[in-house]
Order: sequence, then structure tokens, then C-alpha cells
Amino acid sequence: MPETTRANARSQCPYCGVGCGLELLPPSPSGPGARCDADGTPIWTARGDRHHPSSLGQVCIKGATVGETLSRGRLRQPLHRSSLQEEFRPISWETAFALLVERINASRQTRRGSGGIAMYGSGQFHTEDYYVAQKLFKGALGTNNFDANSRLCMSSAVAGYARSLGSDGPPCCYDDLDHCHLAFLIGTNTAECHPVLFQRLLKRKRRHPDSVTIVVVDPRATDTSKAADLHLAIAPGTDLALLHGLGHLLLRNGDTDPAFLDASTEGLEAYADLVAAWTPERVASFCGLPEAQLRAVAALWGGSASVLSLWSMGVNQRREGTAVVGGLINLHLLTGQIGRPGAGPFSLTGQPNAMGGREAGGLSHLLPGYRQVSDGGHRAEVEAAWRFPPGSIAPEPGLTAWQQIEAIEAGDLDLWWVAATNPLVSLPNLERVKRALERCPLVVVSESAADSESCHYAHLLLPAAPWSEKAGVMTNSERRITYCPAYRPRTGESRPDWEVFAELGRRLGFVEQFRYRSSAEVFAEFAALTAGRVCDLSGLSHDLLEREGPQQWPFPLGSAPGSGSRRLHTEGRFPTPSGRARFVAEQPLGLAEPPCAAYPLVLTVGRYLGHWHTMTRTGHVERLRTLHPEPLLEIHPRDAERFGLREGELATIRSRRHAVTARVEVSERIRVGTVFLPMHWGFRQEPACEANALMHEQACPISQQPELKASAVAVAPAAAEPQPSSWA
Ligand SMILES: Nc1nc2c(c(=O)[nH]1)N[C@H]1C(S)=C(S)[C@@H](COP(=O)(O)OP(=O)(O)OC[C@H]3O[C@@H](n4cnc5c(=O)[nH]c(N)nc54)[C@H](O)[C@@H]3O)O[C@H]1N2
Ligand SMILES: Nc1nc2c(c(=O)[nH]1)N[C@H]1C(S)=C(S)[C@@H](COP(=O)(O)OP(=O)(O)OC[C@H]3O[C@@H](n4cnc5c(=O)[nH]c(N)nc54)[C@H](O)[C@@H]3O)O[C@H]1N2
Ligand code: SF4
Ligand SMILES: [Mo]
Repeated sequence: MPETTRANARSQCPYCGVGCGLELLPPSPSGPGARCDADGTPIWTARGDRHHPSSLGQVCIKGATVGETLSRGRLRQPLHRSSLQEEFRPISWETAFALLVERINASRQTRRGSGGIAMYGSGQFHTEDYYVAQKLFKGALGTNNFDANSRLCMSSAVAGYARSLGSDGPPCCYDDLDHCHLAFLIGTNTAECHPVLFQRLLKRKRRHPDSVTIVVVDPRATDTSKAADLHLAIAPGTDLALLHGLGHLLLRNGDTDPAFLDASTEGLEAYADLVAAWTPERVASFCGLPEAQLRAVAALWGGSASVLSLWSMGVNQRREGTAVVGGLINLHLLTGQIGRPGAGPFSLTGQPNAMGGREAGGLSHLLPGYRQVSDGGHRAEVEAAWRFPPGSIAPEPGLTAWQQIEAIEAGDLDLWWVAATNPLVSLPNLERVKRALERCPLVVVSESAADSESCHYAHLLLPAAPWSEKAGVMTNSERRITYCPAYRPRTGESRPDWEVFAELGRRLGFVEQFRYRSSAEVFAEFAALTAGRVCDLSGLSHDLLEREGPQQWPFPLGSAPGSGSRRLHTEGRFPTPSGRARFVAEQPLGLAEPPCAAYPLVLTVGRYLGHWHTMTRTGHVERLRTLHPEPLLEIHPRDAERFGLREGELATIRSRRHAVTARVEVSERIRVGTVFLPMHWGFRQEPACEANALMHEQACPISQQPELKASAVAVAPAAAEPQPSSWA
């Protein structure tokens, strides 16, 4: 590793799923990192790691400023209170563990058994945190009540891949951006949310303008659509009809790949029957698009040597999210656009380790190694590896994120444990969540931040040592695993999540199963459990990753470094019973809560370039606060006029559930009938704008992912300056 002083650390960026490589420079009196926080804590400087194969030295503004977030506003010791009305008081870890053990054992003695306990974790865990949590909940406690914020994020992609291709696992890699001729971006603001990937695509486009065409499907014009050759400003929630319309035209124009269809797919007939009814005229009117645009995209798709589609939350966060993912994969199957350079359906993962979470079984229906709790063979394999008696793992999926809230509401949960996520900002229907939590006997929050909104609804706060203070691995969107070292000392009494879960496991009596001395041992056990699975990474270890750098899976035992497969399904065989990929034929449904006379607009909620989710980290960076000083309601000039809103003034946005206030930004960039708010400003932020208090929780019946991209709202000028919502 040339040009590296021994003190420099290399890691994966802890923000988005692009998973760029960072090089961290220690503070030194002469170097560029000679800066300190107000309390004297030295600030590390981050820059792009040129040796990281996924990002080749590139970073965005969030990755570059991550050093400034690491010690500010941190929770430093365990805190406890008996009721939400009391003040917190410091307690020792010893007392915290004793309390957890007592309450867990008491709950297990009720008629519910372990079903009265649930954990809500996060794609911001390291894989080791995820894995030990699965073993604790699904193995030791025998409840599958572990779900993660990936339920709000990637679960439609997970379900969609599994339904169409037989298994989860994005088949593409970032190199495909350099090879595709059509880049079809649907429901993704890649420019702001996966900036380094987007820059890679733009660079290619600048150098070879004629070799790649970019199509963007989004009801808003964004920095992403600005760079597109064609922007389809689709009506929210109508993507499935668009995809069926494209399928209709591809079939009608004969732009299919008969050899691939014949050898590698099944279910074409039912699909062709379904899309026959989705004529261009019907689709154009359903989606609110000119018919010519539809025909142009079909011609581009049919005529391109390689088509890469990229998608994220505009597709996944739908009550028919799994069906939309299937609709997109259908087009790749129809045209044989999968398993070769520049081609394939590529889900861009949101969080830095949402992928690792899927590998480790971090949703309520999964087990490690892309296994399912409903599969008896899978359960037996995992029970044996974990050294729990047969029958220890329950056969039914556990409670999903929203079902956990409903269980609390019904008085069915004694203990709700939140770790590395901030549901009091990011779950839908927030007022209902707050009312539920006021009833929960014990809310435990493992946090690195001292004052996340969720901390205000907790009884027990456990200080977490985050990325930079713990060693572990993360997997990025292209299946590449990076070792993330502990390169800074832990803050206060904080501990890595996996250590806390393992310690609790031992204290609950499972001494043998949780006897880990390091996260390297945790990883070794997990890696062995993936042998022979689609996500086989049994040849990897912390040692190898540290020595040889990031690696892609599949990486079976004995693989040579650098030999990880760049693409999946290159032979036209799929991990389904028949070996064929499946067409899925679903009728488009549209929005769960369509606009009506009382709530005439569709509110969609998403992200800004400089902020990360609930701002517990990026909110501490001056440069990012200056970039986005406040949340803005984007509204089209015609709607602004219709509802009496003026640029720069305050508006009240009201849904069936709640109302919030935000400043108005009148903009031609958004579709008439649609408005946009960012998700970032929870009730602890200034100015507060709890967008998710407006959103509903109706979800895709297959993936259980809520429709976080659309609720019906009304807007009006705000009568007065907004009052921050009252704090808990
Ligand atoms: N800067 C920044 N980057 C991030 C994050 C962050 O917080 N900040 N978070 C990370 C995470 S966890 C995630 S999941 C990703 C999310 O990445 P993205 O999904 O790209 O981000 P969003 O802004 O949530 O939504 C993307 C777009 O979907 C559009 N959309 C809304 N409704 C529809 C629809 O019906 N159809 C279509 N086609 N589009 C629609 C919205 O207008 C929006 O522009 O970003 C990751 N990267
Ligand atoms: N309406 C609407 N709602 C949305 C979305 C949307 O697009 N629209 N997007 C959804 C999506 S895709 C996502 S991913 C979620 C994101 O929503 P959240 O997961 O709620 O957002 P974060 O702010 O990332 O919360 C992570 C928390 O973990 C803490 N933390 C960081 N590292 C660690 C660690 O190592 N251990 C522990 N214990 N804590 C740590 C941070 O301080 C932070 O408070 O929001 C979802 N909600
Ligand atoms: S693109 Fe994503 S992973 Fe890369 S530096 Fe930015 S936030 Fe980090
Ligand atoms: Mo996400």
C-alpha cells in the first residue's frame, strides 16, 4: 500500500450504500488533520481511498466531512429512568445488564414466551452486530422478532429478486456503469443519494456522449434528471403500468431475446397476456405521460446492446413495491439484459451495510446466508451451527417493524429494543408511533447520539461505539465487503453493539454460544455459515480483508483474493427449482391513498445531498447545515397559485394524520399535483418538520415495506410562525 503512513486507516464510508473507500488521516500538528472539537477531541480527516476498487478515490461531501461527526453530541454512558416523565440518571453497564436480564426473563415467563420481546435494528450495523443479534433473538431467545430499518428501505428489492430470480442478491457491479448503453434510472435520485456512482456515469457520458443514453423516471426533476436525455415525470405510484407498457411495446416490436427466453425463463405466457392490455394509450393516460415518451423509451431499450436499470426508494417504498421490482426485472428477462457487462436490474442499496444485513439474516423472515425461517432445512442448518437444540428457531416469521408498533399498541410487547435507527423520525404515522410508545413498559435504545428523537421515548439508553470505534465489515451495493477497523478510541463508556448482544447472551445463560473474544471470531463463524449459499463468502476473514483489501462475493473457501465474481447469473441459470428466472405478472394498483377533494395533492418524501437521514450526524457539520439550512416544501407554480402559497412564505401541510409547517419553494421542477418534503428534520431539529407524521403505514403485502413515498395532503398558507412540536 504505497503512500500510506502506518497511522492512516482505511475503511468504507459509513453513509450510503455506494460504500466508497475512505482513507482516514489522524490528527497531527503538521498534517491536514490538525483540528480539534470544542472539547479538545482531535478530528480525523477523511479523503477518498484510491485503492478501493468500488470508488477509486472518489468521495462526496458527506464522506469527506465524516470526521467532524464522530465525537459531537455523543451518548457517553448508560442512562435509565423508570418512566418517560422522569429525568434520566446514569447507571453502570452492570446495572443495565442486570435490568435487561431481569426483564427479559420475566417476559419469557408470561404466556407469550419470548414473543413479548422485539428488536428493531439497522442497515448501519456492522455485519457482526447483525449476526450476533440474530443468534441472540432467533437462536437463544427463540423469537424471530428481529426486524431492521431495511424493512423501510430494501425489503421490496429483496422480495422482488427472490421472486423473479430465485434468490436475493444484486446481479450487477459498478463496472456496468462503464459498459451500459442505456442507463434506465427509475425512482432514484442518484445524483444526491449515490453521488459517487452518479459521477461515474456522468464522466462516461461526458467522454462518450453517444455511447450511453440516460433515462430518468421520477415525478420530480432532480439533479439526476437534469443529466438525463429523457425525463419521464411520471404520476406518483404508476411505475408498474409504465413497465408493463414498455413490455407491451417490446413484445409488439419483436425486441425480445427468444434464445434467452427459451433457455432461461418461465411464465412468459401469463405475462404477455397481462401486458397485452396495457396499450401505449392506456399507459400514457394512467401514468400522465406523453405516449411518444413511452414509445421512445421502448425503442431505446429494444435497440440498446446493453441496458442497466438502477432503482431505489421511488420503486421500493410502494404498497406494490415487490410487484414493481418484478415488473422491472421482467423487462430484463424479456430482452436477455442480465448477467453480462453493462446489463441487469441493479438495486442501489441505501445504507452502508443493508447488504450485509441481508447476508446475516437481518429481517424477521430471514436467517444467515440468505436462508428463510420458514424453511425447516434452513432452520436445522443454523441451529446446528449455533449449537442450539433442534426446534430452537421458530418457524414463523417474526414481527416486522410496523407490526412491532402494532404489538406495542396492543400491549403485546414488554420490551422494545431499538438499535442504530431513529424510528421517531423515520417510521410513518409518527403521532401513532408516539402514542404507542408511551404505553411500552420498557423501551431500550442503543445509540451513539445523545439526543436522537428516539432517545426521548426510551427508558434505558445504551451508548454505542459506532463505526470508527469498532472493528467489523460492511457490504456495499456491488456485493463488495470492506473491513472497517476501530481506528479511534471509544467515546466514554460506549461499547460495540455486537459486544452488548453477546454479553447479554452469556448473562442469559448461553455462555458457550456467545464466547467471542473479538469481532474477527464473530465474522469467522458467520462466514462459515454462508458456505454453498448464493452469498457464499466463506473464504473471507478479517485478516484477509485487512491484508488484501475489499473483496466481492461469491468468495467460497479457498478463493484467491480479487477472484470474487463481478456478476451473478452469467450462465443464464438461476437459483429457482427449475433453474429458470420467472416472469411475474401483477396488475398495477396505483397509490394506497390517492388524492381526493379534501387532500388533493400527493406528498412525496425523500433526501437532500448533504444530509443523512435524521441528521444525528450530518446535523453537526457546519458546511452541511449551510448547504441545507431548512426543509422546503417543493410545489409547482400552478399548485402554489391554486392554494395561495408564495415563495419563501410558510405553508401548513396537512394529511389525514397530522399537520406540519415548512417554507415554500415554488418550482417548475415538480409535477403538478405532487409536492415534496425532505425526511431529515425530526422534532429535535431546528426548525422541526416531521414529514413522516403525515405519512401512512400501508405496505406491500409481500415485502411489508410501507408506502413512504406517497400520502394525500392539503396545503395552505400557515397562519403564524411554526411552533416546534412539543418534546417528549
Ligand atoms: N444524501 C443522502 N444520500 C443517501 C441517504 C441520505 O439520507 N442522504 N440515504 C441512503 C438511503 S438509506 C437510501 S434508501 C437511499 C435512497 O435513495 P433515493 O431513493 O434515490 O432517494 P429518495 O430521495 O428517497 O427518493 C428518490 C426519488 O424517488 C422519487 N419518487 C417519489 N415517488 C415516486 C414514484 O412514484 N415513482 C418514481 N419513479 N419515483 C418516485 C422522488 O421524487 C425522489 O427523487 O439514499 C441513500 N443515500
Ligand atoms: N417518508 C419517508 N420515510 C423514510 C424514508 C423515505 O424515503 N421517506 N426512508 C426510509 C429509509 S430507506 C431508511 S434507511 C430510514 C432511515 O432512518 P433511520 O435509520 O431512523 O435514520 P438514521 O438517522 O440513519 O438513524 C440511525 C441512528 O443510529 C445511530 N448510530 C449510528 N451508528 C450506530 C452504531 O454503530 N450503533 C448504534 N446503536 N447506533 C448508531 C445514529 O446516531 C442514528 O441516530 O428512513 C426511512 N424513512
Ligand atoms: S457516495 Fe455514499 S459512500 Fe461514497 S462518500 Fe458519499 S456518502 Fe459515502
Ligand atoms: Mo434506506
